[in-house]
Amino acid sequence: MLRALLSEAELAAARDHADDLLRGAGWSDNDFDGRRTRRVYSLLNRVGSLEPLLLRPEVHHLVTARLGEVYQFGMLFLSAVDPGQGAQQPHFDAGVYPLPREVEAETNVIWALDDFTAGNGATLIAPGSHHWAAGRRPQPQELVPAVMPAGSALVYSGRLWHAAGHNTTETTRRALICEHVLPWLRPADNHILATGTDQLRSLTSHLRRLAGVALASDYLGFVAGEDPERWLLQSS
Ligand SMILES: O=C(O)CCC(=O)C(=O)O
Repeated sequence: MLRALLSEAELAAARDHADDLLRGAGWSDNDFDGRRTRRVYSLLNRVGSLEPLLLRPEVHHLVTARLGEVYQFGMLFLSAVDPGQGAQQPHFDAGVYPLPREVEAETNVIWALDDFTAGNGATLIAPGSHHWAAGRRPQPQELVPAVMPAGSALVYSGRLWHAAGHNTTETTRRALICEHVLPWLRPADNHILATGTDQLRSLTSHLRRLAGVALASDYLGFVAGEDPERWLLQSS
């Protein structure tokens, strides 16, 4: 956990922008996302003041150490857990990929935009569970709340069992959740389609690479035989 990483100004700007985006979002229509939870996916075409969180060097240092130099965003979303939302079903994010448990396919981060407390739905984590064998699931007593002040980042393996907690308070718990996945996997969210080529050109090259506009290797991820970054900038 990287505690209180954001400055007051960065946190305030991130919260304001998050609120602008969340204002238009209704509660999710399924139990997993949460029927008292508002989510905004596919953020890259309206990233605004959340951009510094997506590019934070301390986070990327940890991600690079696990995934290597080239990786891409998986899911990228705001989650507002409103009062009364029950705890989410425990899961591990890399469970979407049919890979052996030993493979570190994702390294993810949950940014706390509010203080995460045991009462307001702080993410519940099963410490050490990223080393568990396939098939083992956490017992309720193995899940502990990741209590942290607003502006902190919980960086965790995609193999870690976790869940959003139960919000028993009167206030919303906001988070920005960014998954980072190996470059040869299909990302959960199709950022290239959601962002569109015009908007991709206006992003920084770092964000573009994280959106998936990068060769994973010489023969993986090209466009018309060309490096996608070069192709994108030449085709404007
Ligand atoms: O909001 C949280 O604390 C975690 C949400 C989560 O893990 C998910 O939806 O995949």
